[in-house]
Amino acid sequence: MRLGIMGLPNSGKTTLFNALTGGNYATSAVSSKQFEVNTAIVNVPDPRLDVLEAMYQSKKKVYTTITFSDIAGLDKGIGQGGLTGPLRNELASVDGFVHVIRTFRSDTVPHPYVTVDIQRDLEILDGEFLLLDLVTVEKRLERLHNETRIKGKNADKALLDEIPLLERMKTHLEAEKALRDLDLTPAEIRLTGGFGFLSLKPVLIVLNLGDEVKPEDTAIRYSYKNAVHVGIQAALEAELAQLAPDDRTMFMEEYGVTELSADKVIRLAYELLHVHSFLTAGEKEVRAWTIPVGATAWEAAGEIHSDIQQRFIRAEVIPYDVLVAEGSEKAVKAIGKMRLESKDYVVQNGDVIVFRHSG
Ligand SMILES: Nc1nc2c(ncn2[C@@H]2O[C@H](COP(=O)(O)OP(=O)(O)O)[C@@H](O)[C@H]2O)c(=O)[nH]1
Ligand SMILES: [Mg+2]
Repeated sequence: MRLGIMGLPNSGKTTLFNALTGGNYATSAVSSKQFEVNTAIVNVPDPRLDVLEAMYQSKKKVYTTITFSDIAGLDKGIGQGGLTGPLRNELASVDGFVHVIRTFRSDTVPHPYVTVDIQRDLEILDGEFLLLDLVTVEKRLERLHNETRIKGKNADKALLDEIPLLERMKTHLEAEKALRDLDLTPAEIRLTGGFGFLSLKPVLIVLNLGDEVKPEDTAIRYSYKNAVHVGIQAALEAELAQLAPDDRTMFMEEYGVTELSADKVIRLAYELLHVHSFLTAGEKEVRAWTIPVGATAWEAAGEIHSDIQQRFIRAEVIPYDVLVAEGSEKAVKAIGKMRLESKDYVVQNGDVIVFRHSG
């Protein structure tokens, strides 16, 4: 799973990226409009793994990961005529966005539009994304209409099936609404999956708070679905991320920080992207795996290895809470609380699973 951190120049994207990843990338008071990407993979915190590690005396503990990409180069005007090249690919390939909005005031860090205005800034890049999606839709429609004109009755039926959906998207975008508001069916989402529509992706809006937080700094309006917002002191958190764990705890207490932003952002991203984790545990390793909410045991097996999926016999499932309550796998089995599930069992968050397979 990969999240793209985007926002206007000097909103604090790289600062937030450092806070989330413990990185130490150069932040700058000079506004950069150059396309540039920093990428880092971070572990998804999961205290359940510590408990299982102790229970199974495991040799290894493997977290599931999330990738953050800090994408610089977006500003007013990028939607004009569409985007091509690496910036476009980068934006199209992420699973969701973290949209950084600047609320902090500073004499030394210029704001590209001079004043701090969170509503305006949100709408600038939102508007560009709508425009980029509209360009994509229009180009595709033009191609499809050409196909009909040239080939007539021999036109590819599968392609023509796209037309009503694309027309619906076009009307929606022209009304300046994000595609994430359209209630698309899974089939429709599959149909449009290849286009990387930007306004279709879930978005976590991060208000980058300064040291002094005023309520009016965080009053933001957006009406679309699949989005949430959260306030984060990115600069402070980037410093916290550089500290040794003990010092960090001390500072967190001092500043009244109860949850690190990195943890909060990941937690919100999991909810927003509708994913969760199942667990595997043994002497060799304990491990967490990310799957979409609603994924079946068969799909979960495929997350581990295609061989396990192809040779799937059954899943032996113990919910994490049951395992902890009983104290061991053996105890759970003894009272018959281990469940045998088939391919189409819908995996629950925290299921501890052993996949039985042939061969
Ligand atoms: N005063 C203040 N400065 C900040 C804050 N967050 C980021 N900065 C500074 O703003 C400048 C731009 O930040 P950066 O992360 O490079 O922005 P980007 O262009 O969006 O990547 C840097 O000099 C940061 O140190 C903040 O909350 N308060
Ligand atoms: Mg930057």
